[in-house]
Amino acid sequence: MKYNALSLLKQGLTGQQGWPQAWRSATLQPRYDAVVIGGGGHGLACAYYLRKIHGVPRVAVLERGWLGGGNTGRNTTIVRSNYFFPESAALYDFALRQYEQLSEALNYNIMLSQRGILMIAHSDHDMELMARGVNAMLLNGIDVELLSAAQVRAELPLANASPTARYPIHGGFTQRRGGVARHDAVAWAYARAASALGVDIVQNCEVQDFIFEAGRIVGLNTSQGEVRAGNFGLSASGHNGVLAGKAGFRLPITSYTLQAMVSEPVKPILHTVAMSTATGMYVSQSDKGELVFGQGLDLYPSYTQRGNFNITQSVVASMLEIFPAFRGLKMLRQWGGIVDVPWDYSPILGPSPVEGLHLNCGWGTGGFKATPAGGYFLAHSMATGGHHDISRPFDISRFTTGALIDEAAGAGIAH
Ligand code: FAD
Ligand code: PYC
Repeated sequence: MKYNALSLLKQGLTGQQGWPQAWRSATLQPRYDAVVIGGGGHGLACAYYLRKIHGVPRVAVLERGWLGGGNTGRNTTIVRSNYFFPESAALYDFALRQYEQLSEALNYNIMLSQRGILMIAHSDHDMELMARGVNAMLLNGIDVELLSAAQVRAELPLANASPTARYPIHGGFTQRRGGVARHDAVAWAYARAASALGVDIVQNCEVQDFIFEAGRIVGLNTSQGEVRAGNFGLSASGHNGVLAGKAGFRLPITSYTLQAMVSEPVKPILHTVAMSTATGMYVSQSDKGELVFGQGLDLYPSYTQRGNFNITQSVVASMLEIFPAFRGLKMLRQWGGIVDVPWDYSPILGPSPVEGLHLNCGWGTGGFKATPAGGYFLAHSMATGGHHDISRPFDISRFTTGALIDEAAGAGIAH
């Protein structure tokens, strides 16, 4: 359907009666070729790529709540690919390159804003580590630049530049292709595109158990009945560990709550995403003008989506140490999401130890930026039974071979 200004106004004034649904709400069918568990950005992207690239005929996404109601709708929307190890750089930059053409590919404005991300160094020690990191990232082909203290001060005029500040500014580095994208739009864009290709998106459908035959997963028991399929993809973020347990194996991950918060909206005052290494605090300004900020994990394994007040206090305190000018702002909202953090802080991708089930797990605190990649590589694994070259190092076997990819620092926030 085509709209012009007048027809849009008419829709707005008439309760949007003629507004077409972005995606079809499907009823669960008894059998599919492929079923994806979890209707976040990753699960929806996987379903889209299963149809679009691999031509898998009958695909369903099962979501226990509403689409994007998990971490996809709870994150702080930062995208970047400034990771340390070559394997991670390849993975996250693949995602960033997909993001750069996603609005066009899906014909949906995901509001990608490449305003840059800027990591602040608060000591000479931070600066030395950043210089090493930047050199490694440049070797990996990532567009990062080391910045002097004066350059950081020019980019962040509201940051406390006093040499006696608790967190003084010694310099930093930036990735100019980093920035933010609208999180809901990413989920909705993939949902609409997947639905248009015939994918069944089934909401309010909780996966409760797995059905095995001859050692292979052949079906699921769900809150809407039984469903069978040739292949299954696990993409349930904070609940991946619980579901893996039901499938009979243990994932090397721990689920924690990660909080974030927003202030009331103000005029444009922050034109890049600022991240502080020493405190883990990060802040950006949304297109509506709110300051969106957060810090580290609530380090108590948990399945609550709230977070604890002491962490909330510490996030606010860190932000005000670095940006004292924000002290007069009112807080609008605070929330939490359940993140699945692997023991080396890198995702776990590809075939699982159980036949018929494929993994897209362990994105922890940093998987929004990887949404197109998580979906793409899960679809690859489900359709071909094996790895893409980029996802291979992230196989679960690394926890037995010892070839870990420790990106604790690359996660960008405190762990
Ligand atoms: P989700 O969006 O959580 O989707 C998984 C879905 O599975 C959920 O909708 C859930 O309801 C569903 N599900 C669970 N159990 C079942 C079941 N039994 N049956 C059916 N469905 C089920 N990442 C970044 O890159 N940048 C950031 O700035 C950033 N900030 C963050 C800030 C916060 C506060 C949080 C919590 C996370 C942040 N992240 C960030 C991490 C990022 O949000 C996640 O890694 C990413 O969104 C995961 O996407 P997903 O599609 O895998 O998971
Ligand atoms: O991965 O960039 C990130 C991030 C920022 C805040 C939470 N995760």
